[in-house]
Amino acid sequence: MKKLLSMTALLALAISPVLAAEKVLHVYNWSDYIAEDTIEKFTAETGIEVTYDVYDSNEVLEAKMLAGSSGYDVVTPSADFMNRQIAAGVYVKLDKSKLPNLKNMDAGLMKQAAVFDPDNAHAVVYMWGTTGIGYNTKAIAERLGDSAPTDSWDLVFDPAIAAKLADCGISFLDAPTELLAAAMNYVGLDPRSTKKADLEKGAELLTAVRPHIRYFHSSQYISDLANGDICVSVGWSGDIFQARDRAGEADKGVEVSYVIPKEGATQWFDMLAIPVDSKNKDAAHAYINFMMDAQITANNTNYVWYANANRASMPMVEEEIKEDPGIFPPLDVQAKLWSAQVYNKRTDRVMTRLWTKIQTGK
Ligand code: N2P
Repeated sequence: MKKLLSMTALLALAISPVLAAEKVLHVYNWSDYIAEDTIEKFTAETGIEVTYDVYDSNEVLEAKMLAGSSGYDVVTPSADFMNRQIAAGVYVKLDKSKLPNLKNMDAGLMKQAAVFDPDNAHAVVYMWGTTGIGYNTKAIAERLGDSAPTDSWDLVFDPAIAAKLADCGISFLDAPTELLAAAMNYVGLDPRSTKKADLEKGAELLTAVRPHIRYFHSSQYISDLANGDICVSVGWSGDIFQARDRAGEADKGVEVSYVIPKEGATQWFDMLAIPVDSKNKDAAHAYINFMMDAQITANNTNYVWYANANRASMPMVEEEIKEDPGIFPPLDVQAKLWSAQVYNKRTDRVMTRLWTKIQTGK
């Protein structure tokens, strides 16, 4: 039967350019965020071809979404950003009758995501994680000795300590909302504050450590950490684990660790959603449903080292991942996480202005 279907699909492709165009699904996802063979498997199962593009910033995705006619059928915004994008009318309501695999999802985690999207009407959780610190254990020990505060934001936010690590390289995510939240929390303010004065205090701290930061980038750090080209990154949980994995494979004696600092960290959810301008909404639903397959989700988590919200996948998730407190944090650590804040236009403008100043070091 499968053979027959794919023959029909092939014929359709050959005779009808319109049909052929409809058969291609345009997916826009974060970089380093899917197992190597997932897309191949999707095409084999559904006959739907995929063009797959990547980004490493919510701001970049948002600019495309708000401009309209993005050309994408499925995208993966973080829930906090998605909240205001939904308000702007950017995403369609999901047709849940086309998503039988919703039954696999963890009700508690979907409820957490529903804070940003009531009733999970527009999106399902793809992966979730934290924004913490990745570090090269040996490089840090060499520079700071046994007293290295590797369990704390001190490592990157205390200017005296950051100064000692500048030579081996510190990188920050180019993610203003996440860095400012961590900085505000560090100086004793509410990490979810939207007050201008608080954001400015966070920015002051980041400006103070700016001379010791080598770069701001949200994907380059994976290979740089793995190769020993930098030694500390404020980064996303799974990305740091991927760096650890790559370092192990390269076998250059680099050892990478990830920590959710004891002061706490941002917890975020990345969501699968369908832009209103999608020309292929049926295929988009098929894709989202496929991404909620228990085995497919487990394969993805086992490859990207991010936690998922798919309960049925858990028996297939590797023990090493399930048991890592940096990936699936235990309750006492969870209690210290804060959920990402949704910023309105006004606060967003304040942040953008502060962020430019921080990056240029002025
Ligand atoms: C994958 C990064 C996804 C996490 N490289 C950002 N929310």
